[in-house]
Amino acid sequence: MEIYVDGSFVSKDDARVSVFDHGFLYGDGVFEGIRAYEGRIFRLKEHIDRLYQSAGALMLEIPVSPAEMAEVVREACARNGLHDAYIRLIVSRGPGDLGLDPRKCTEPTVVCIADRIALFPPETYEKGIRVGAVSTRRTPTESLNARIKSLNYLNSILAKIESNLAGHAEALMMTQEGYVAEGPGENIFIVRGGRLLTPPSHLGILEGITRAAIMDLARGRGIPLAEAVFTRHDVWTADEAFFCGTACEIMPITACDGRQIGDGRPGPVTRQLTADFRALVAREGVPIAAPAHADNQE
Ligand code: PXG
Repeated sequence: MEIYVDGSFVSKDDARVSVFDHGFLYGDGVFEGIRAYEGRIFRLKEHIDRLYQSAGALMLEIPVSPAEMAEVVREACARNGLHDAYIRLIVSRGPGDLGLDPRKCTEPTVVCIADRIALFPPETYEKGIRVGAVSTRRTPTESLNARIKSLNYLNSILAKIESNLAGHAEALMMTQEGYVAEGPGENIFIVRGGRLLTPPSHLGILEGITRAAIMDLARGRGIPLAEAVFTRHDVWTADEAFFCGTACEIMPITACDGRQIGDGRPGPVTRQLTADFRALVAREGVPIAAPAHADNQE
C-alpha cells in the first residue's frame, strides 16, 4: 500500500507523522472520507470543497491547492490499483510544541490513504439495523460547529461506545433540545405518509454529501421532501427510516429503541433510493487516473 504524506507517496510502513503533530495531540485538523465506485470517485469536488471550508473555519491553510489535492486522491487510488475504494484525506495542524496555540505550528501535515471499508456486514443492507438513542447529545453549534469535519470526533465516539454497550447496531444522536440530529457518522432520513424528512442543517449536523445526493434523487423521483425538525417519536412511528453516509451508503433502520419501524423490513422508498443511489455512483464521478506506468507498456 502506498500512502501520500506531505508531498510524496511512501509505503505503509514509512507513512509516519510526528508525535508533536497537533492533529495527534489535540485533534486539531480536518478530514474527508471519499468513495470510488467502479473506477469513479463520487462527488470529489464536493468533498474537496468541504475539506477546504472546514480548514478555512479553523484558519488552517492547506499547503496544496484544491486541484492538486484532487489529483492526489486520484493518484492514491491508481497507485494502489483500487477500482472501488474508500479514501481518507487528512490535513492536520502539523508539528508544534506542547501548547495548544496553533500559531506555533507552521507546516500542516497532509495525508491521503486509499483503502477499502466495510462498515456493516453485507447482509445488514438487506435486513436493516436496529438503532438506539444515546444520552450523549450532539455538541451544540455554538461550542463546535458540526459543519466543520474536524479530527475531533470524541462526541461521536462517546455515542458509539454507549451504543455498543447497549447492544445497538448504531447510535441515534439528539440535539441538546432532544430533536433527532444524526448518527455518529451518518445522516438520517425518515419516511412518513409518503414524505421524506431529514433534519435541517441548522440543528447542528454535518451537511452530508450522501444526504445531498439522496435529496437530489428524491427530487428527481418526485418524492415529497422536507428538511424538518422531528423527535424520536417520529422515528418510532415512521413508515421507514435509514441512515446515510459515505461509509455506510444507505443503511435501512428497521427498529429504534426497541420499536419496530414499519413492517420491520427495508421499505419501498428506501429500496428505491438505494437502487437509484447505486446507479448514480456507477455513472457519475471523476475517473481514477491511469497507473503512472501505463504509458510504458509495450
Ligand atoms: N454525519 C457525521 C457526523 C459524519 O461524520 C456523515 C454525517 C455523513 O456525511 P457524508 O458526507 O459522508 O455523506 C458523517 C460522515 C465511519 C465514518 O467510519 C463516518 C464519517 C467519517 C469517518 C468515518 O462511519 N463521517
